[in-house]
Amino acid sequence: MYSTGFIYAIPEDVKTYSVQLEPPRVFLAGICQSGGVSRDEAEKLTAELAGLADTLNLAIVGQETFSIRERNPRYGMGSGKAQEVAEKALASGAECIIFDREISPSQQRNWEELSGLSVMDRQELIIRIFASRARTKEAELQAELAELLYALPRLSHKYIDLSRQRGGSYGTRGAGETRLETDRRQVRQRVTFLKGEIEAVRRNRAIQRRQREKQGTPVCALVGYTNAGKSSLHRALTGSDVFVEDKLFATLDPTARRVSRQGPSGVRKTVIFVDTVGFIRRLPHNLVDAFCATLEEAAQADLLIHVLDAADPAREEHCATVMETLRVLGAGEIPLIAALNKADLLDQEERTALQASDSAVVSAINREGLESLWNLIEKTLKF
Ligand SMILES: Nc1nc2c(ncn2[C@@H]2O[C@H](COP(=O)(O)OP(=O)(O)OP(=O)(O)O)[C@@H](O)[C@H]2O)c(=O)[nH]1
Ligand SMILES: [Mg+2]
Repeated sequence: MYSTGFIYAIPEDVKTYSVQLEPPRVFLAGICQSGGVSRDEAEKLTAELAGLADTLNLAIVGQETFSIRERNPRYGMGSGKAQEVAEKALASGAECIIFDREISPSQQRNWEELSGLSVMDRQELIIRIFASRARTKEAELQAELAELLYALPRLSHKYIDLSRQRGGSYGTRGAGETRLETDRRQVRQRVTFLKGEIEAVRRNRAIQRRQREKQGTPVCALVGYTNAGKSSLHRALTGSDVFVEDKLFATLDPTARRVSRQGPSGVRKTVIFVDTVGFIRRLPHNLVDAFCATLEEAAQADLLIHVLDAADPAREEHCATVMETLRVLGAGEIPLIAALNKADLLDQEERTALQASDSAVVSAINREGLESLWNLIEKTLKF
């Protein structure tokens, strides 16, 4: 079955009915392997996967990090281990297994055959979150493109409607080669259409950027891991009313706000603060490709403010992911300062340990440390 995002024409042999259903029951499977991710690291990733599932309000009925020895191409692990994972998932009463690692289209089919359940990976989950969170036309176009690019090699995968707790329509579909072929053509046409629309968005953004450049106003992009507090800090710095939520990927659109401030020298300085979409470990390539129009905003900034959740035990890993993603986006050379946010959750000793010349310790919620952040921005931009 397709997620609501990719139904274009429902064939006649498909029954569609609307019902109020319970949230889908999912089993989360983390993987660790000697020579690969350590057990500790794999458990952190599984916990993060639970956070992603929670963002979609899924019912997590089981969760386990499995140690595997071999990587057999059929399941990405030995068939005995695969059997064990499938049995545990079935025993938990799950309807869907979500793997923390990427699974290929053919592995996905093999897993679905083995377990009889819908099977997906972290990538698909993140893509679904983006699709469910997209509110503006631009974000919707990009999220739909990411969904389709992901779905194209996987049209026979058992899609499960993750949005059904909202009472969406729920359909079953007939399989068969002809259907798949038609779908593939329709999906490709739609992909071409979406790419064209996104290209128009990109052009439009480029024009806006050039206008800003002409005015000479420097642009500071707030970048960072999802849930670090970028939108909260954007709000604290600009007094704007951007959307803040304790869920992953609350922001999918770059929101730009101009702010003027009288500096210590008495001269009024103006900058534009741009809030951006958060990064995450193993961000699906399809999302990076599809969200290029949005992510470009960071790549074109004069200054990057890397917002970190200073109280998060996984801060170092998150920091490394953000730096790597920035490099991939071609933003590795832009001047960067750090805003160590959520300082209100730290004690004095921890705060002192964080002090560094290229960072400011702040609390977006208590509006603490904003002055030192401003001074750091002025110093770095030298304007
Ligand atoms: N204690 C504390 N919580 C904060 C602070 N700043 C943000 N938060 C909380 O952290 C959560 C995430 O904040 P957002 O501002 O939405 O984070 P974001 O980085 O924009 O997240 P995405 O848009 O999902 O990438 C919210 O629950 C905020 O209330 C802070 O300074 N202190
Ligand atoms: Mg945000």
